[in-house]
This record gives sequence, structure tokens and C-alpha cells, in this order.
Amino acid sequence: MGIIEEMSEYLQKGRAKNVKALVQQALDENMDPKVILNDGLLSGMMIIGEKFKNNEVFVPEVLVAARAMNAGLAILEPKLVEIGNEPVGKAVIGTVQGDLHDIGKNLVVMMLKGAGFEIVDLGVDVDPASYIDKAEEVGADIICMSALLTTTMPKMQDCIDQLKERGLRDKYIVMVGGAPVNESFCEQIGADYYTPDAATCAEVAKKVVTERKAG
Ligand code: B1M
Repeated sequence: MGIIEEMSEYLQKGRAKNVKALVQQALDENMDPKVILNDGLLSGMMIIGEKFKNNEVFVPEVLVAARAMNAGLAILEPKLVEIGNEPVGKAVIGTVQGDLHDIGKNLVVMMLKGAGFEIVDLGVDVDPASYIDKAEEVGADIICMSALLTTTMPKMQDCIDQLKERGLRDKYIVMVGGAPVNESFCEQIGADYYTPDAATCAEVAKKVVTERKAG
């Protein structure tokens, strides 16, 4: 097995130390940082995402795989910055105001990172205006909102209303999700995409941002 395949395998098993060592070894052997990123780290994370979607692995496995990915990324990042690797896009994400659930949101963050996005994670209890202010500040492509309570879902609507009031609705792709959210709620509040799980969110985000950038 080659070093890149080995890296992907270790990542899927959540073996952070091995992933770190292999990334370092690959860099020492002058491998292209983009190949290390795409074929070693991101491909491993996409496989985990797919398995998670199909109920072949569960939250703990995804969390350890993501930790391994972050460990590898920490070593790789300075090299990627040096060569000016462009991220797929930028996303601002958070759990809506009044809601403290963050496990699902953190999975979405990991999958989006795994798909090549630069992420600004606002955490939990995020008021509607903060998503917009941050998106404006960092030049985001997507605003991602997560809600786990039926009582906090309306905050998604508030954010979309504020986007409209500020004349910014068409500037951002708005994605919503979380256990009580569904397609019809997404349509009702005028969001762009509802996705049921973190892996699908990352897939859709990558597709729509790439298409939008292609014009
Ligand atoms: Co709370 N809680 N909780 N809770 N909690 C639920 C959500 C609940 C369904 C439990 C129940 O009653 N059966 C219920 C909500 C009922 C409702 O509104 N219909 C509930 C309640 C009522 C509450 C409190 C009000 C309880 C109380 O204090 N009386 C309170 C609220 C606090 C607050 O937020 N203000 C509360 C508190 C808590 C804890 C703090 C104890 C803890 C959260 C810890 C944390 O997140 N750090 C907690 C937990 C753990 C749960 C359950 C058990 C598990 C949630 C979870 O993490 N699931 C939950 C019951 C349940 O769901 N079975 C429950 C795993 C996670 C991976 O799934 O977040 O759905 P999920 O994410 C999924 C998808 O939804 C999707 O991707 C993930 C999978 O890939 N997804 C997106 C998520 N965001 C997305 C965004 C996207 C796309 C996809 O695009 C942007």
C-alpha cells in the first residue's frame, strides 16, 4: 500500500498520530501538498461521510476520523498556504439563537472541511444578524444554520428576512438542517437547500458553490 492510501486508511480509523506521521513523511518525500490533501486526507473523510450516511459508522467514528484529519491538516496547512491552495469556498455556520445543540453542527463543519471549505464556526446560540455580519466580513459563499429544537427553527426565518431587508438575499446560498428541519420548512422560509445529514450537506455545498463560481 502506498503512503497516501495508508494515510486515508489511518484517517478512517481515527489514528491521528499515524496520520500526522504520514503527512510529515509525505512532505519530507516532496509529495505535492495538494495530492496529500485531496487523495490522503479529504478522500478518507469523504469515505467516512458516505459510510455515516449509510449507517455503516456512527457519530464516535466520525468524530475520531475528523480529529485525525485535523491533526494531519495542522501539519499540511502551512505548505498549502505557501503554494496558495484555493479552498472550494467559504461557509459561515452556527446553531441558531436559543439552541445549544452542537454535535450535528460540528459534524457538518467536519464534512465541509473535508470537502475543502474554509469554515467560520460561530458556535451555538447565534443570533440571526451575526450570521450575516460574519458572512459579510469574511466574504462567505454560504450561510449554514442548524437547529435541533422546534422552538428555535423560526430563527432561520429571521435570518432570511434580515438578509432580504439588507438587500443581501441573493448574495448568499442559505443551507438549513437539523433533526426537526425538513424540505417543506426550507421552502416555506425561503432557504436555498435543506439536507438531512452532514455528508449530504457537504456534497450539495461543494456542487452549488462550484457551479455558482463557474458562472
Ligand atoms: Co436536547 N433535545 N435539549 N440536549 N437533545 C433533543 C433535540 C430532543 C429531540 C430530545 C427529545 O425530547 N426527544 C428535544 C427537542 C424536542 C423538540 O424541540 N422537538 C430536546 C430538548 C427538548 C432539549 C432541552 C430543551 C431539554 C431541557 O432542558 N428541558 C435542552 C435545550 C437546551 C438548548 O439548546 N437551549 C436540551 C439540551 C440538550 C443537551 C445540552 C443535554 C444535549 C446537547 C449537547 C450538545 O449538543 N453539545 C442534548 C442532546 C444530546 C439531545 C439529543 C439526545 C441528541 C442530539 C444530537 O446530538 N444528535 C436529542 C434527541 C435526539 O435527537 N435523539 C435532543 C446527534 C446529531 C449527530 O444529530 O444534531 O440531528 P443532529 O445532526 C444531524 C442532522 O440533523 C444533520 O446532520 C447530522 C447528521 O449528519 N444536521 C444538519 C444538523 N445540522 C445540520 C445543518 C445542515 C445540514 C444538516 O445544513 C446547514
